[in-house]
Amino acid sequence: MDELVKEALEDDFRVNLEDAENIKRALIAYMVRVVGHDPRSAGPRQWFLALAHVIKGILSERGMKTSRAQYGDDTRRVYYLSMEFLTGRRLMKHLLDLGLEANVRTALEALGQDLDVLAEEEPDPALGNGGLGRLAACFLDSLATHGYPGYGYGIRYEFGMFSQTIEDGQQVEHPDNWLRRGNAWEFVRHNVVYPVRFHGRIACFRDETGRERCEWVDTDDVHAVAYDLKVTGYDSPVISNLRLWSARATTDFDLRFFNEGNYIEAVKDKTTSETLSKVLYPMDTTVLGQELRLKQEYFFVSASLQDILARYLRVHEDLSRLHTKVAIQLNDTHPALAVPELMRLLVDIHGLDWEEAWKVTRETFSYTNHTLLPEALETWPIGMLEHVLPRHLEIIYLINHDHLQQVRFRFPGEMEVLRRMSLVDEDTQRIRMAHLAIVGSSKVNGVAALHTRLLRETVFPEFDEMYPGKFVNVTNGVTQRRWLLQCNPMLSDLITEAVGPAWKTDLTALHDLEPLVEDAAFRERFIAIKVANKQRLAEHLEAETGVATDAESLFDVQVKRIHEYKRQLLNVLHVVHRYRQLREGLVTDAVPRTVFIGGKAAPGYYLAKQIIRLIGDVALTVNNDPQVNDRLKVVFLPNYNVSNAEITIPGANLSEQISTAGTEASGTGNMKFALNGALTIGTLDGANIEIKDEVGDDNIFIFGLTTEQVAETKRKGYNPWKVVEQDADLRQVLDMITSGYFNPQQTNRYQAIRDTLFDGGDHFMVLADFRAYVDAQARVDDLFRDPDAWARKAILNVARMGYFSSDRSIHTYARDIWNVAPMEI
Ligand code: 26W
Repeated sequence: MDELVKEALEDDFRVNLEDAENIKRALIAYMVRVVGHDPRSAGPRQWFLALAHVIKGILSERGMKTSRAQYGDDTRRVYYLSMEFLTGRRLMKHLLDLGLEANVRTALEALGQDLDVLAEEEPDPALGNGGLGRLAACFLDSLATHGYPGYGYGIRYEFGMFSQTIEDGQQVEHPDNWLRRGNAWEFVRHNVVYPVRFHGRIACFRDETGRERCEWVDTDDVHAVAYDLKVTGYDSPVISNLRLWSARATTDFDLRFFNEGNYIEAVKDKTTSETLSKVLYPMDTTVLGQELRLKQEYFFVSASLQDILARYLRVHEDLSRLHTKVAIQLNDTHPALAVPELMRLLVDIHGLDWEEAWKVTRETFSYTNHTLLPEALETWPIGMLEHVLPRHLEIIYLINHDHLQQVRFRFPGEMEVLRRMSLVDEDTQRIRMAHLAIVGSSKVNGVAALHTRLLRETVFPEFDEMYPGKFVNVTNGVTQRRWLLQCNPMLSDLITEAVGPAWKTDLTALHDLEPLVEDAAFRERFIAIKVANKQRLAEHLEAETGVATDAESLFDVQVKRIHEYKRQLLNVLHVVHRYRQLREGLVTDAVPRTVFIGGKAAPGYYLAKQIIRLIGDVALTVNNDPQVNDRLKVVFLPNYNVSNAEITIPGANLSEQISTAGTEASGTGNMKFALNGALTIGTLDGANIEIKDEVGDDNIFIFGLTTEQVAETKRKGYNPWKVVEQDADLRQVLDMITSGYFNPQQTNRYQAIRDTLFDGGDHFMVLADFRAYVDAQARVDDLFRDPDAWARKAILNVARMGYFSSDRSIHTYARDIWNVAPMEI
């Protein structure tokens, strides 16, 4: 058989990647045989499909080699469980990874097609909210690039993150029907299907050995069907797999109803169970506690664990050694039900002792925390768990029983500590998923140095005391393959020409750029590239929205989810302040600026939506005021997503990272901007601190209260009124916003914003940081007046970004958390 496969793949179907002529023939053959379209009348859509299928074939062949190699060397593998994967489009990424772009371009040209036009045919799969989902995608890229045996598991949402338009100045959400025209990249595995159970009751009995066994019976079942996406690494023979689960009803009809002639009733259950993978919840800081979300979490956890165990049991028998071959990373608490689920599988199904199963479970899991905001920490009502997952609730109680026993031993007589550390919040009758994830894991990590310190010192101090060494830091990173090589080809070429190609898989090689700061010709080329990328952004924006911008002006960019803690509002206050100064002739030599703000607000987050609206109102006034004379423009970038980010980030001069100190776990946009030669204006928050440490104080604009100062200010009794009283500029700015200056048709429109800042106590210290921010922006202007001095700092930023590659993050996880090594192929 092996010989036959080899022969078959070698003659008829062989695509010679070195040969554009051969690729062209393959494209035609796939067009006819797979797409089923006449090449003579095929358009970009059909050619995209033909190309995708050619690539898919290559990936499948290589993927087979990876799988075979993995069966051969029976080492520990990593499973990354995440509710979200924001992969971005696949086509250009695969071509880059396979080194195929040039030949494919030539082949397509010979067919009268333009690769860049084809690439636009691919929908951007928005299967994530923001930072957490994009981080998961960067990690898959690094795992494959460096040959680690890694698999991703998630949900194949039929509808991803909504797409955003702005109508009458307000956000409107549209369903993201990304599968409308199918997904060219996926392999559906109709043979990889697992039942997932809900509801029902527990029946316990003594088995023949006298041991108590419990069974979960009378359940409502749903099927999880596997869809695989191949993940390529850069210039790497290793192909990883991202397996996404789709829900399917276990039976097509309920025959009872069907036979009674009630056809509609008979298919109702089918529709209900298939809603499980219907849509991604578009919130990333507030947990709603909805049953459907709980079911989604369990659905993908259960299917993934069944799959992982099945793979293990194909070559091993002894589940008490599972942890020696399997490492499972929990991406936040969203998959934390994996802890009781693995216990259930080991104890109830496979008959392990509780103690042994618990040891295996703890050694198998690790948990990454991604947020400090209390409202984003998941808890589930006990009543809901009892109804949806009765056996899991019992298991959680058993885990808690043992856990509290240890707590009593460690903190004797400390009832308050016991209450705080329990998996059960007795006041609200809810299960604390973070506590469950911590006790069920061998390692817990934060995502930046400050974040990990705050987790250990303020959020989970007793856990840190009880488990020394369990809490570790792994600062986030981004993949330079997508966030430099792919999105910024001109800068990539310049860098490669200057220091060679090593940076593509070892970002620290960028250090070699440092001496070039002194090279005037290099600086000039660097500047020219930034200008070209700004023009590209301006053209894209004009084509998409009709808004014209001036690529000579300073491009000041804040793109990320809209949240109070990220303080887009502080940005707006500065814009209004600047506008007033220009209008009143208080500054005459202002540096022309275009302020871009983009991001989505959770649909139910009123204040975030008001902030979007305010940006629009301010933009309308500022952009149409002749007195400002084009020295200030404000643009809201609609529908911020991975594809837009790829154009926006390379075009930025200034990166806004201005969250209240102590609120942004890490940030990853901050890394992408600096890597593309933007300077950062930011607070001492998240990974900004480590960026500052790397690039040096002179090459970043740091301002505002530190985490400690924020706490101290609040402790002493922070009074927003007083801050405003003492700052005439701030007063004027707030007056303009709250008096209807930008929206005379409805003067009280921003009452809610006023209320949070004053009566609400300005929780995120927007007013407290206003003056420091305005001063920092003045320093930005001063530097921008000297393009050469600016370029020096920007080059140093690029040169010193080596640490912020997701390759470094993954090597750290591999060594400190997973204990895995790269494969040999
Ligand atoms: C259940 C609702 C929900 C959904 C998602 C709560 C919380 C989340 C995520 C944890 C939010 C998130 O994306 N956090 C971001 O994670 C990034 C990657 O580590 C960090 O860089 C960001 O600072 C952090 O906000």
